[in-house]
Amino acid sequence: MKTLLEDTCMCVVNIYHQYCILDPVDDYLHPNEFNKLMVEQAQDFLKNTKPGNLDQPAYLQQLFQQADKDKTGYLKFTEFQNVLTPVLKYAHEKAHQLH
Ligand SMILES: [Ca+2]
Repeated sequence: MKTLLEDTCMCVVNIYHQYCILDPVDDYLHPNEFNKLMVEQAQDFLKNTKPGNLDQPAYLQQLFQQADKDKTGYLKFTEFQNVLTPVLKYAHEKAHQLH
């Protein structure tokens, strides 16, 4: 039997793949797929961490560009991890009722 952490990691990988195969079908997150993933799967994070001077599309673009370290215009899984870090940080803060 897998541990909860192992199952959770696989869940994250599965969500990543679920959006990678939307358009085009590959193993990367393109901006349209990234935006859909974040809006559908991390709305609470987006809503509560968005800087006041940005609207949601601009914030999504900023998150994408910061994660796309090699500036290819799409995110490989290791780049998607750059987005998961603040999402996890937010979840930790929320667990402590800071949000
Ligand atoms: Ca990239």
